[in-house]
Amino acid sequence: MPALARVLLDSLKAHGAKEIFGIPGDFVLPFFKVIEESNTLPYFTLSHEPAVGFAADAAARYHAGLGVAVVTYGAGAFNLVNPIAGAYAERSPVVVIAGAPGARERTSGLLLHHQSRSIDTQASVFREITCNQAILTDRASAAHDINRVLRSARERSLPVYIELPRDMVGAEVEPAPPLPRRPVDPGALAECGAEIIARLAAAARPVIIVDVEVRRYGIEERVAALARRLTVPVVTTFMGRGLLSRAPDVVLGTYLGVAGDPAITELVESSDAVLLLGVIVSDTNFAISARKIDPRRAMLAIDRAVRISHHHYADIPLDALVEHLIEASPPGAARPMATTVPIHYARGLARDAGQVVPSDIARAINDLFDRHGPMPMTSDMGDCLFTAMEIENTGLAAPGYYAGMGFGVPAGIAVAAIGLRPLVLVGDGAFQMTGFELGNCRRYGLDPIVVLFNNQSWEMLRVFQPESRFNDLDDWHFADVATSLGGHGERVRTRSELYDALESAVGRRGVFSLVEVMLPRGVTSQTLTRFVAGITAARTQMERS
Ligand code: TPW
Ligand code: MG
Repeated sequence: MPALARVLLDSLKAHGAKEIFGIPGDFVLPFFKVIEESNTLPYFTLSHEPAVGFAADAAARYHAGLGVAVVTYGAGAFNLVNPIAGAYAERSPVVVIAGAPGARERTSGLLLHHQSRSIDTQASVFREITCNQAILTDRASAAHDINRVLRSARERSLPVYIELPRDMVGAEVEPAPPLPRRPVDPGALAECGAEIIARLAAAARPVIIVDVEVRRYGIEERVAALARRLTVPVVTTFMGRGLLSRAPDVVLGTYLGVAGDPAITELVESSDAVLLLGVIVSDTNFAISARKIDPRRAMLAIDRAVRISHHHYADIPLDALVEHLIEASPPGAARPMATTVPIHYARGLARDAGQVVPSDIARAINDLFDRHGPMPMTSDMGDCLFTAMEIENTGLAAPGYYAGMGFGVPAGIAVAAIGLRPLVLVGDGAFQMTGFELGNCRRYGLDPIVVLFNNQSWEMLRVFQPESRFNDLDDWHFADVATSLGGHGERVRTRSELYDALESAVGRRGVFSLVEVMLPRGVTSQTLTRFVAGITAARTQMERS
């Protein structure tokens, strides 16, 4: 009979895991040994567990498989709580594998190192932020438990938790076949699909809004095909920015309410049938709407269910729904594709001695993409993410809903680890949290390009509370530490320096490039400026009513 660790690794691979991120510790050393020696999946160790979680999350987002984070008991696993909470919020299927005390240690009567309140405290914490869990203490059911949990991660596109007691790593376990996909009720699917098609056909100005589940289930191409068949235009949410970037014929841009392109805002807010595919109905996605989307004209598919107007279809998977809609909808439906003026992303940054402001970075990157082709991006929370909305619609992973800091750099490392070359956008505050992870690039030959927005400030907070001095940060001279971390760093202040630094970064392969852009405090991107004005107006309105 096969050893448990092998069964776990094979099962991860079979369910779509492509690599492992982790940090070892004594409770997980035996499993790490098998990870290394079995060669089942490539592995990358980082420096601090939050980065491990962000990296696993970003890898899952980019390759639409499973992300895997392997950590030790307690001190390691508790460090993963925030990134996994974020992955849950943003529906990213990360598998947490936490080492744990062995069966005999559990009953020894001694308190064990890394233990918090009780042996099970860790599992209880993760139960809150994962959709399924397994504690692999039973040889007879372990293989089945692994399959059960991994199927949930794929089906629900949410994180899961596997606890691996260290004395079980080599245990011989009963093999178990993978579980079949849960069936879909064809009657429910047909009825739901017919209703959506009828509502779209009857509408004068239908629109499709897409968000992250579309990427999680790997159906961007299929959604584009649906939009073409129905001749209905597509916009992304803020969180869904970057989706369908390979289908510029159907995707018009990103809906940002009062902060966004007025033509797209008008299209969405005046629409009489809105099909929301995989959309997280969150404040960052919709609080900036001047007019709320009327539930009676909304059709929302998320979390394996569909809500149309005021009624509900349970258990309709998004991919099955989209396939059904493609098959069942009449080709070339009633209308020509809505003609909206395509968004113009600013280009042509002057190569002069002028001081760079945030929107100049978007311009410089658009120019760079014109010269060298688009790059996949990751972004942290901060003005850099709003600036990303001014950059051409290219692949993007960012915490647009959960809005936690620290994601950008580790996510970029993950994108590089899966074989793409990313452009990372990050603020100085966020870089202080996880920027040192760049020191792991050299070992693996990774060469992300990091654009650091250094305004010496928690600027996103300052915009809401300008009077507070605690938002002033010190000048850490980040570019200077790049060399000791094994990369290349350059500090730029002017537009011509920015052009030159980006251009040489593209040509520099094999090491990371850190372009530290010095920005004035108190100046934000055009998008953030409009977003703040919109949020402030909405808050004032809410307080009045
Ligand atoms: C883990 C709260 C949201 S935005 C922000 C903070 C502290 C400032 C970001 O500063 P940065 O970018 O990176 O320099 P910028 O453009 O604003 O200057 N802790 C976590 N997550 C969040 N979101 C916060 C605190 C916050
Ligand atoms: Mg800052």
